[in-house]
Amino acid sequence: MIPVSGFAGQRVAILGLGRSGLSAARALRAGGATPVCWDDNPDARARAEDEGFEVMPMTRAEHFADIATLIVSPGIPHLYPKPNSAVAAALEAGIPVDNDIGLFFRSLGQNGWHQMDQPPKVVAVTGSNGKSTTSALIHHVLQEAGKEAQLAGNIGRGVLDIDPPGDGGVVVLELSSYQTELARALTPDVAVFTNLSPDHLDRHGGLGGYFAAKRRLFAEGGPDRAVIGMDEDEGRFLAGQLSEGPGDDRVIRISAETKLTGPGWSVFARKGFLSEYRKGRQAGSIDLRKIKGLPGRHNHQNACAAYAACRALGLAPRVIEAGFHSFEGLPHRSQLVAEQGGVTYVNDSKATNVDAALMALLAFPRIRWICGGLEKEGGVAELKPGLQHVVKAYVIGREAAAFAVQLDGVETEICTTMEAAVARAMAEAEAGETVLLAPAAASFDQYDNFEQRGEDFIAEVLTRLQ
Ligand code: UMA
Repeated sequence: MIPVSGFAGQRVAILGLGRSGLSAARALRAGGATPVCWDDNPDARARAEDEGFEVMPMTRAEHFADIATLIVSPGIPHLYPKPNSAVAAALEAGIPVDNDIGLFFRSLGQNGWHQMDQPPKVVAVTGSNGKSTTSALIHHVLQEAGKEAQLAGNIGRGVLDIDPPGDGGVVVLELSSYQTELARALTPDVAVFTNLSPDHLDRHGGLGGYFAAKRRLFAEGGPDRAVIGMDEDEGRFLAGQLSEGPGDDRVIRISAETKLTGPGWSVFARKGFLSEYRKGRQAGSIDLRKIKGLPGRHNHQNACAAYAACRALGLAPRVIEAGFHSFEGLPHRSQLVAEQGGVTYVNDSKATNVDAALMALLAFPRIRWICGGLEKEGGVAELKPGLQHVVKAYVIGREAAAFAVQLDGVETEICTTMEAAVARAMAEAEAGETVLLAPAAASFDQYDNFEQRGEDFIAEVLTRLQ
């Protein structure tokens, strides 16, 4: 744990007692503060009381009379579509609002750092898609290279839960827009922006707000190195804003489609090959086609981002390549479930939006596609280029029929349940095809989360293969 510094003897309010809230409460207590907690769910409040934390309602400005700051969990709206009533009350009382990420950056530096050869570094990864895989890949490569590395953030571990890093240690953080928007301190050594596509628009008041939230990671005086995906306008704009000119190698430009061979520092993937250029000359290359854990263009983009971050940390190309080869991928993201009779089964339940699903469709040539669920704003028109790879779609979800009518020119079958979809897809699949779960929709109409949906897919596949 990283004890939170700067609040000893003060009362700090914590809103939301899930993973990030509880770990913030423990870390604040370890730093000498008195956490005062609230969660709208009575079970969560009871769990906090069991740990000895004080619980207090926070609906009125008076509740914040003796509170130093309010720490808010990422899933709780602080601005759009409407601030949570506790956040509104804190703002009315003039109390600073922060989150566990802000506390982490303020508290990471320790007295013993001056005796270290290499004080710890933080790599922070944000973007719409690929940030979990990119973060996990950086972490994996560092560990395989024998470095001390820890992984936390949106990937599922509260950032304050990590152990204080040692000499030469690296902390890899996956940060969502919810987290970057609110943190009052954001000072990574290396920051990565993978890509941008519409997501969480209700929480950010539109695409501009969403981009602005992610951009905070690169604010003035920000990272020593910024790794920026150049495949959208937003990334190109951000890289332009951060660099002094084309040769400024504080920005490492990456692309999964464009050859970037300018005078600066760049990493790009084309036709399955990753290339690194520095000052107009090739400085490294990797044949990505041989790497099983990173299939498809979207994973090649993740590979470029992870490669650039690891190079910025001083690893050699050959060391990074060895780490890529032993990377098995993350559960629910291009996860290879089984191969039998020439048919491959892939779980990409994390493809909760259209952009992620399109990447999955483009990664395999002949697909029996299980899709549908709770549709996000904007419809599914953007999937069009990937639909050429689909042999047939098996649609799940409560609104399966409405989802299916949008899949113009594709043979579809309304299955509604995962059980029916997997049964039908497996019965019809032929050698050379991939049965792919990549829903292009959220899971909440039928499941608690995308993980549960992916587990259901895996269980249905494996039962039938036995
Ligand atoms: N709660 C309230 N009032 C509300 C809403 C929620 O009291 O109006 C309470 C809930 O009862 C619950 C707690 O808040 O007890 C949950 O807080 P949370 O939703 O912020 O969840 P945590 O468990 O703290 O997990 C958070 C991240 N969750 C979200 O961003 C929604 C986790 O990312 C992250 O792994 C974790 O912190 C550790 O950093 C998950 C996620 O879904 C994976 N992220 C989104 C995504 O990837 O798309 C952004």
